[in-house]
Amino acid sequence: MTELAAVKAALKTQAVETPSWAYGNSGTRFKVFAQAGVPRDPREKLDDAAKVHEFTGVAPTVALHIPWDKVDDYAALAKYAGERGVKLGAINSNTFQDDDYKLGSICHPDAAVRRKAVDHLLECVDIMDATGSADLKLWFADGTNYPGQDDVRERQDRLAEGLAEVYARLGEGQRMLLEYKFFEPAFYTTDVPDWGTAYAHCLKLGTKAQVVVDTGHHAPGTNIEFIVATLLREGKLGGFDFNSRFYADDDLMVGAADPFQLFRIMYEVVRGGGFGAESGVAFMLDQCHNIEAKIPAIIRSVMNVQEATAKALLVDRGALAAAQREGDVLGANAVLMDAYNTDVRPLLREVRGEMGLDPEPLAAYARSGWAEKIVAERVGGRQAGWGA
Ligand code: PSV
Ligand code: MN
Ligand code: MN
Repeated sequence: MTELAAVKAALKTQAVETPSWAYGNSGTRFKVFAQAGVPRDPREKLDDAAKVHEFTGVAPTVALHIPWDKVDDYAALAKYAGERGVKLGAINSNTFQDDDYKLGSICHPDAAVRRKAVDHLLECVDIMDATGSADLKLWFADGTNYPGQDDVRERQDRLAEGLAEVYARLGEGQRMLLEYKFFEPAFYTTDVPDWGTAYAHCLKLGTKAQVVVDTGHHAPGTNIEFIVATLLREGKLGGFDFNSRFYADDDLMVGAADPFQLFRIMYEVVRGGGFGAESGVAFMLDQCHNIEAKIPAIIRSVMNVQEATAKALLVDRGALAAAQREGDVLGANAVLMDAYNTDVRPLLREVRGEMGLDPEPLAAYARSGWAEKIVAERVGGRQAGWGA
């Protein structure tokens, strides 16, 4: 195989998971701008996700959020997805929207609230059994707003205890992916604020516990690709929640704010053996499309991940290693920049053609009539979750 053929073959195996909540209405705490034609229930979200996969060819799974995607029969929902050519992916838990969680969930000072939170997580594993999902994705809003509000150290003990109970419930082939976020909604301390805290808990729990890197959850200036390289090296990178941030947890389209950062991350993924199904690294989107059309925005996001991946795969690793060995600082940097500055869109058009797809997913989607159909048929679409 030529090198280019190998790059193309790798790109054809790419899998980007789309989040059910990105298909629904969303907004800021100031206003949710409702869009016509958005899904009214989990099945309609899957219908839309199937369209993203149909036109990109690389978005075969859909993440659910419980209870936003609550249904009576999860096996039937999985079957429904399968009939549309997609599968259910990670199950995202929700321990942040009930009044009980004002002082936290799994770290709450009251054991009864902790019990409620852990029971919800256990229920999510039951759902995974029914859907065939492999990953339980955990993000905790837990934290404190004021110094002295709670015992920060004891909260870590509560966290460890709750996680251990859920970990013990995981079946064969199931994982727990722990997400960190440096602040918000808590403003003084957050119980899982950074990759180090997430890593320490996952390390203690065992091999089925891994860290999720949400690209929007870092302080400005954080070198995310270094975190990625480190976690991969330790066998603890479970996956990504991709999105873009300009300021805080903006949840904008991945690759929109800083495509160069996305390339640097994808380069470390490729370099560290994190690309490909056997690596176990899940590539998920975690975005909200507050003012832009949702399905095209998700297609665009998938394409942005593809473009960054293609550039990362094109890095001349041999030339880079040689320049690094020789201490050729500018030469090594030039190798990386050459790959980044390559226009990979013609290559991706070819890849899509070879996959039997239209080379231009956005134009093909626009021509398909799906957007008009859902506007006509779906009246009273739902909000993604927050407050739904
Ligand atoms: C909240 O910050 C958040 O955006 C986390 O990133 C989760 O992954 C997501 O919500 C869904 O719960
Ligand atoms: Mn996330
Ligand atoms: Mn987030």
